[in-house]
Amino acid sequence: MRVVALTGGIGGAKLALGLTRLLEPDELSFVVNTGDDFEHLGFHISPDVDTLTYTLAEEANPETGWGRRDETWHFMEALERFGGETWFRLGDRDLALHTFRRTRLDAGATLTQATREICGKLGIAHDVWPMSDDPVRTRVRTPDGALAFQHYFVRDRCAPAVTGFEFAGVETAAVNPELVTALQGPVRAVVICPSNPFVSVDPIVDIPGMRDLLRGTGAPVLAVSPIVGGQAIKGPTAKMMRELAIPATAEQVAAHYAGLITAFVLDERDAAAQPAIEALGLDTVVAQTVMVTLQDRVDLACAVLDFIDRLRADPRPAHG
Ligand code: FO1
Repeated sequence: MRVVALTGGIGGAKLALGLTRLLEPDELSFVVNTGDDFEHLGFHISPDVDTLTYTLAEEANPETGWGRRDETWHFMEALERFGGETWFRLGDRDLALHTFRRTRLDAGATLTQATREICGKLGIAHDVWPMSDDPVRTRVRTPDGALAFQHYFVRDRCAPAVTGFEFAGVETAAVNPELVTALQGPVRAVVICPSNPFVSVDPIVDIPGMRDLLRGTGAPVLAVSPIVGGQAIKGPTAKMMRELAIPATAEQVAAHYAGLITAFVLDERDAAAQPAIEALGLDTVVAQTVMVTLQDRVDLACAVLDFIDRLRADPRPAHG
């Protein structure tokens, strides 16, 4: 029986690593947001896929969370002398991955195939499936117009106020066929990792048919809150919520997933919100969701799996 985990960038990858310590490759697969992808300097950049890949390979940069550890930046320095674009930093070792992916995509490989090959070379045994092989590109609406996601996130450091989001191409994107096949087999649970609901998870679940596929498994669908005590552990989730006039609370994250999830994992600091979240028709568990050490990641993964076992042993008749 397989756990299918949906993940975006750095926060999601932390729980993902914890889950790989407890579940074998035939018990756990990852579905990754590709709304952050873009073409840059001739490369296909797939930041969330790469963050997960480097994290699972234990080669992620511990300071940034993205990119590789032990990185050097000679290419960026040389590019700067030519007046090239250096706002998005590609390290020398990271360039090797990007050159490999470019070559494979140019030879006709799908993003899924290229990702599988990269994972194989980095020694990752679990499936890492881009949410779709079709391009979906997140755009962030601001009062001054829509911005391509990486322009908003990296170039402009999330400074512009957010008024909404667009996922260009999502209407015609097909769910990753490997995921479709996996969901036809026995599914233990669907886990939404603590990623940004608006720009990491929504692009995945807005692919036509995705929500029905996930709910159609009949397995628990649970989300782990990326908001703790009114703050995002990482990234602009809380800032986005405030700008969208949504209180930055775990309860609002749970409400955002209404109709998709059946259960919710909230942090100890938000325990007071548990009754309100249960009033949404969700099963809940309170856990330590802030992951600093590797042991924190494994402990949260363990708490999530225990919760799943309890949900499966005592399913409630109807949710959301
Ligand atoms: N994030 C940054 O804040 N600055 C960067 O220069 C940067 C480069 C980069 C290169 C490759 C890659 O796979 C990711 C990179 N990221 C960078 C992270 C990434 O763009 C964001 O964290 C995600 O898109 C949000 O999940």
